[in-house]
Amino acid sequence: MRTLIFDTDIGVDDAFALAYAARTQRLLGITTVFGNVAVGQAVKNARLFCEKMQIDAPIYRGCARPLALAPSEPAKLHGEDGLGDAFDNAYSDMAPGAVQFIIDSVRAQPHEITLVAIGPLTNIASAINQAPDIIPLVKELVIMGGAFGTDGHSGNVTPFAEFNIWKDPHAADQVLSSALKVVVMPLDVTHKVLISGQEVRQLNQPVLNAIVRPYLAYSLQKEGFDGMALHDTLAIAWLCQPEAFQLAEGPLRVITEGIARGQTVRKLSALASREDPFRDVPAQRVALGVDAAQVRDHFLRTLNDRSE
Ligand SMILES: [Ca+2]
Repeated sequence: MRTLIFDTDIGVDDAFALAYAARTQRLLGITTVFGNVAVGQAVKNARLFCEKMQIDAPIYRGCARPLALAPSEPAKLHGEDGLGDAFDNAYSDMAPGAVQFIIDSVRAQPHEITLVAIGPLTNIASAINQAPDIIPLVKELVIMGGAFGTDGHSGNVTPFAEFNIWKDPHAADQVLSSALKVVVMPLDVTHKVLISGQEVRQLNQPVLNAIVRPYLAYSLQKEGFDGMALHDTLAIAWLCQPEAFQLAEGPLRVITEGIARGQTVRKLSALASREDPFRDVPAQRVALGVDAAQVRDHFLRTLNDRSE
């Protein structure tokens, strides 16, 4: 069991990941960021979801917009409110600052805190920019984001870019090329771990069942599949079952401009090059293979367990 700061733009798959994390890890705090929803809505969603799921963790309000890009529209497939418009939400959107919480927590518990980032990486980039001293003190940063093109999974916003990275490519590039100890769960693996609508409905989880309904309806209508990829949940799966993943290692960067904006890239060239954007960039780990059955089974078993 790790001590986590859970950084989220809380939409439907974030909520599944949070439910899984609450049952398997120690939640030090939930830091919110814009992405699936505006940051104020993310604060409200985190409050609502924690209340309904009896998850006890303080909630913080993070960045409202990307580091350099103009703000873009929230995603719509999670419903207007990000949680399937399943519940009235009268919670406050105010909360203490997320970036300062990350900095203070890591300094107070050096080498103890794992950061899980399943939204745009703006809070994490802001924290390491403001307090570079925390970089070697973070135990690990687990990211859901990016896409490396294996098995045709190269992007879901554009053919090149995955949503979390596309939303703030500058933040992502700073984080991935930093000396933080990073593990990335890209679309290459998150698209392989699917659960069916039937499996969700059979879970003993009325709140998850309620929020996921429009998401599943959208998937059925758009792709003819009554089910969903677990996406953000894989960041928690890594903490529960690292042996279920095959990793590649090497420096990673993000394209910040042009048609490939938001593309995550690995150094693949074996040739010497005059200009090398990977020079002095530390190696990071990226999951490119997963035992999908193992991850699914553990997730479903954990969420079905009534003893919690
Ligand atoms: Ca997310």
